[in-house]
Amino acid sequence: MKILFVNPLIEPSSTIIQKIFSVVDEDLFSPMPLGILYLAAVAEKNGHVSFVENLHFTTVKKALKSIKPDLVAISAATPHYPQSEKIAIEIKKLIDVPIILGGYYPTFQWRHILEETNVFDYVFIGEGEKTFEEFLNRKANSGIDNIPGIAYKKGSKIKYTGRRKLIRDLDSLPFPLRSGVRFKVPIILASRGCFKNCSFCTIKNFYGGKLRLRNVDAVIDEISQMKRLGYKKIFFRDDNFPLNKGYLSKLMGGLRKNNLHNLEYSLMADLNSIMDSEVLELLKEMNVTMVSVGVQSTDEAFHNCMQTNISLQKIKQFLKRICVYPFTVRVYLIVNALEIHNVPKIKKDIDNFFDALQRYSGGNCRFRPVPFMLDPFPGCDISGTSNIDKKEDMNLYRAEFCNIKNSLQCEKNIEDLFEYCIKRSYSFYPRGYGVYRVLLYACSLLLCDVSVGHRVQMIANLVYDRLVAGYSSYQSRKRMYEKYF
Ligand code: B12
Ligand code: SF4
Repeated sequence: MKILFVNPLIEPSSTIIQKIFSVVDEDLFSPMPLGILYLAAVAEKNGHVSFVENLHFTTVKKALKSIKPDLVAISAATPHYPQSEKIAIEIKKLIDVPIILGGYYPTFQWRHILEETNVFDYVFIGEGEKTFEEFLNRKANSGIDNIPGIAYKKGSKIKYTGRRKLIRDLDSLPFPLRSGVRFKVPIILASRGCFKNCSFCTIKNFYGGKLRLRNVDAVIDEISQMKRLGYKKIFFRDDNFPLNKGYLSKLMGGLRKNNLHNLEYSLMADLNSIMDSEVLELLKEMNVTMVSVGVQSTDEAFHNCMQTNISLQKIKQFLKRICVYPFTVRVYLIVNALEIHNVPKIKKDIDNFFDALQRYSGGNCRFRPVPFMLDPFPGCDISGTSNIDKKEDMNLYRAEFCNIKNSLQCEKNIEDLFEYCIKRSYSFYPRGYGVYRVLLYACSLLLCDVSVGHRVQMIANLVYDRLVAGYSSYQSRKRMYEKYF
């Protein structure tokens, strides 16, 4: 069977743009989520042929024509869902093949999806490999009711086969099928899940608050395979990379023994784990060049309320310790506040933080602040605070504009504070970074992987918004996403 795996494009993106962007922001661009590549490997292991594509609904026709799939499998985190649905509708118009959907959004919203639309034949819930394997290998005449992890419609009724347990042994999975996809910086996972409980994060409820580690030898084998594919930099995309000293030393030993310690590594980790000096030394030895750390907020009350186990005191200690190491440190911030109406106080907190960041800059370490907005996506503990209940509101979940109206914030203030934070961030990037981003966005509209008609419409719209209607850059980009992506 030929299976087409689809990663829905949710932003003006193209291969050329990814190449340009990767010069400055190379960690940001990995065109294909690892989940799809794991599933593609499972399909191949079971005798099927996998095709993996980044698709926009206007480019579906071309892909179907050349691949002629027997099954289409679409992946969707929350921001991808509107595009996934458009793609599925387009496919159903063109060919009659089953379409399945999996990922974060369907895991938490499967009932809602099946109630709202008929385009998905099966919706997969949670970790996908085992469910998908059983689905592919089911006997021709048998149903799927004994395969946990699937929801579907039978007549007007919605059937749910029950939640599947997490995969006990991650090493039983085949390595992701990377051969057909070229990453600028390829991603790998040494673990799945996280032991922390941050209330704004989906991971706890997706992976049940558990951290599962892979065997170090298997991770080393996978890195060796990636080296053979020609990669020189590896990005660990674990939610909270296991900075457990035993695990790290073993990994370090394996990398040395296999001559892999001369590759460059980057990883994401919790601030609490990365404060330890021994851990920092080990990371340096391992040739880690970039670490991404969730500092999250400059507001103490936010940390307490969201159970981050972080305090302003800890943030200062962290900056002080890490600033002597030769790392690029991506500092993730959530722009928000519980006292959102007190804008001057929030601005003061933000200023204090950026001033501290400035004070600790200038040594070996390069800080790169990355502000986000508070997004109560389905699946996180605070998702109930979101006012989103209608399908049209899904546009509010768009990447970059994920400014979901919720009872914890006031939209206008948040937008202003977000812009303020972005502006303060620029001074930590190479000179001209702001201009570079604007130019990049303009190029991306010209070159993005959507049809030519769409590109013309988008550019005309942008010109109208900015020059005639006088929308701000933020508002006009938001309108663009809502209309075309
Ligand atoms: C790498 C990454 C990125 C990278 C690259 C994204 C990519 N294309 O890979 C970048 C930096 C670009 C990124 C950006 C964003 N990301 Co991100 N990202 C991740 C991260 C850390 C790893 C993704 C991954 O490889 N996972 C590992 C694989 C094995 O898991 P998986 O993809 O979920 O797939 C499994 C299942 O979901 C399921 N499955 C998935 N698809 C399908 C399809 C079918 C048919 C089936 C059967 C099963 C199935 O089976 C798979 C195997 O078990 C995840 C966290 C995480 N642990 O997943 C966050 C995560 C996915 N990102 C998230 C968010 C919010 C974003 C942003 C919106 C942030 C923002 N505000 O801008 C943007 C979106 C922009 C975009 N273009 O996608 C959230 C999504 C939350 C949600 N509820 O939807 C996550 C979960 C982080 C979090 N802590 O909350 N991200
Ligand atoms: S935000 Fe990071 S540390 Fe907190 S639960 Fe999510 S993955 Fe874990």
